[in-house]
Amino acid sequence: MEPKKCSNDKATQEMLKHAYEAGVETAWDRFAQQEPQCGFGKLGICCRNCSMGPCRIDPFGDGPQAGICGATADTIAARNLVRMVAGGAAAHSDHGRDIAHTFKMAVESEQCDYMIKDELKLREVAARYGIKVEGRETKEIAGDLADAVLAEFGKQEGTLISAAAYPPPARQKVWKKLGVTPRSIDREIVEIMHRTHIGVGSDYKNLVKQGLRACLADGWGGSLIATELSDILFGGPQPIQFGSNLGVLDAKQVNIIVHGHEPTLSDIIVAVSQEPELVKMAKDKGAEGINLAGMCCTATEILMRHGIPVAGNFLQQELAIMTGVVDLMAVDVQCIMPALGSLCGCFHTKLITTSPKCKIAGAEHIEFHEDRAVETARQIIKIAIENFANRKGKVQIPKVTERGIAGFTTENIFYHLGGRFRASYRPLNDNIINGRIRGAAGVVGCNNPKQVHDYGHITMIKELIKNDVLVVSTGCSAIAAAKEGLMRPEAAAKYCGQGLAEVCETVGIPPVLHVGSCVDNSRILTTLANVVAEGGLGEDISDLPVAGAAPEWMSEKAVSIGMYFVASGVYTVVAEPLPILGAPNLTRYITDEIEKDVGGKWAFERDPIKAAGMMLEHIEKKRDALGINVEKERKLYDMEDRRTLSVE
Ligand code: SF4
Ligand code: MSK
Repeated sequence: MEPKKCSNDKATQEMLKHAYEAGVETAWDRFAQQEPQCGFGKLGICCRNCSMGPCRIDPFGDGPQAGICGATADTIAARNLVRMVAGGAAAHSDHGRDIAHTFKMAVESEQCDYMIKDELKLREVAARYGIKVEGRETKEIAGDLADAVLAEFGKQEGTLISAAAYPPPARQKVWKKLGVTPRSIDREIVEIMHRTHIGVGSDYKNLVKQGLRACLADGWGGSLIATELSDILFGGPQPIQFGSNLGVLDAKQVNIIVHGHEPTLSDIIVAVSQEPELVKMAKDKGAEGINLAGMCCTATEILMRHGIPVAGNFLQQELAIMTGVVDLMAVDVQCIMPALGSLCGCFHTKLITTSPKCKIAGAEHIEFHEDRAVETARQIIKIAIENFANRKGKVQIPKVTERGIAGFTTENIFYHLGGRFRASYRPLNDNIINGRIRGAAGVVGCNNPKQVHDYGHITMIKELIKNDVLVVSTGCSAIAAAKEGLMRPEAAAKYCGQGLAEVCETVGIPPVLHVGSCVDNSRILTTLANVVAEGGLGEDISDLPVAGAAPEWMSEKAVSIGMYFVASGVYTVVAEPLPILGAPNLTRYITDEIEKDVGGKWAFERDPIKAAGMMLEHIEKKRDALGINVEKERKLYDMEDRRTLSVE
C-alpha cells in the first residue's frame, strides 16, 4: 500500500514505509485483508439478536424482506443503531462514573492521592445541582456533589438534574414534548438492551426515541459529569502550549506513552514522572531523562492541563511502538487496539494494562486503584526505566512535530474571545451577529482506515475556517488539527477568511480551539447553551448557526456523540454513513424527518469539502432565519483599520 494513500500525515507516512520494509502489520494492512467488507453489515440489515438467526434482509428486494421473527430492515437497522448508541453512551458514562468515585474518595479519604484543585468550578457545578454553596466548607459541598452525581447513574425517579440545569429551557421543552428527557444514565442504556431484545419493540421511530434518550443521558449526563468532575479534581484547563506528533519522542530519554481515555492514573504519572529519585534512576541507566507523551484522549486530558506532548491519534498507536524508543505504554480504557499486545512482543516496549475493565493478551497487568495512585505510577515509571536498556533494533523517529495551543473550555473561552474588552460571551455572539464569524462548527471524532488518515479532519477544518467559521475540536480530530499547525495563533492569518482572521488576530487565539477529549464534547454542548443564554441568536441551540461533524469516525462513542448533537438541535455530518442505508424509512427519518422532532439531523458525506459546504449552507440558512444575514458593503482592511478594530 502506498503510504500517501493511507495517511495525510508525514510522520505516519514515514512510519508506514518503515513498517512495510520491516514486514510489520498495521491496521491498514488488516483493513485491506477485510476487503470486501460485509455488505449486509455495512447497510445495517443483518441481525443476530437471537439464535433463530442470524438473519439478513436482501437489499435488492428479491430475497427475504424480514427476519425469522418478522423483523424488517427498518427494525433490524434501528435496533443495531441504538445498540451502538448504548455502547458509546456506556463507555462515556462509565468513564464518568469512575471519575465520580475518585471524586468521592478524594472528598472522604485523608490518605487519597487526589484533591480538589478547582474550588471555583466545584461551587459553580454544585450550585447547578441545587446544592447550597454559600457559607459552606469546600468539603461539605464536595461531599454533597459526589452523592448527587453518583445518584444520577442509577436514579429510579424523576429525570437527570444536569439535563434541567445546563440546556436552554427551550431545548428542554423539545425533549419533554417528544418524551426523551433522560431519566437516569444507566437506565437508558439498559432500556436500549431490553427494547432491542427479540420480540420487544419493532417500531423504528420508537427505537430511535430510546436512542435519543440514552445519548442525551450521555452528553448532558455521563460525559458532562466526567468533564465537570475532572476539571474540579485535576484543575480546569487554561490555554497552554503543547507539541504534537511522533517527533515528540526522544531517543535519548526513557519514553513513556499513556494511552486510552481516563485522566486518573495519567495525571498522577505526570505529577511524579520528574521526581528527582526517578530522574536519577533513569540517568543511572544511561538515559538523559524521562519523557512522557500521550496518545488519543488520555493524551488530551494531560495536554489540556499540563501541556504534556501528544505523540499521535488513534491510527498512530501502533506506529509509536515501531519507533523502537517507547519503553513503556500504559493503557487504561477505550480505543486501545488489541493488536498492541502482539506488536509489543516484536519490540522491546512493555505494554501495561491498568484497568480491571481492560486486559489485553500480551500485556502485563498492573491494576490501578485510586488509593494507591502514586505508588502505582512510580511502579510503572520504574518498569519503563528498567526497560530502557532493553532497546533493540532500529530506531526510527520521524522528525515531525508541530506546536499549538490547547486548553479552551466553556469557562475560559469567553475570556479569550472577549480579550481585554469584556469577559463574557457577548463578543462571540456579536461577532456572529455582525458576520465576522459566520458561525461555529464542532469537528470531532476518530480516525478510520476507510478514510485517508487525518485528511478528512484537516481538509474540512481548513474549508470551514476559510469561510469564517470558528472551529472547536476534541479527541483525535483535535490531534489531527494540531499536527497540521491549525492550533497555532498564526494559523489565523494563513488559513482563515478575513472576518475570522480579524477576530483571532485581535484576541490572539487560534482558529481551531482544542476543547478536550471525547467526553469533553460536553464542553461543546455547554458552550452552545451559554451562547443561547447570552442572547441575540435565538432561544434554542437549534436556532444557532452551528454544525457538527465527525469526518473520520469509527467508534460507537462517535455514534452517541453524533446522536446527542442531533438531539440537542445540531446538524451533524459524518463521512462514513451510519450502518442504516439498507433501511429506507429509518434512513429518511434519521437524515430528514427527525429535524421536525429535535431540530437537528444527520447527513452523510465522504468528501470533506462537500461536507464542509453542507455545513456552511446550514449555517447560512440559520443566519437567514435569525435575520442576521444583512448585506454589508465589503471593506478591505488596511493596517490602520486593524489597529482601531474592536471585537465588541
Ligand atoms: Fe432473526 Fe429476529 Fe432473531 Fe434477529 S431477532 S436473529 S431478525 S429471528
Ligand atoms: S480517542 S473515540 S478514536 S476520537 Fe477518544 Fe480518538 Fe475516537 Fe477514540
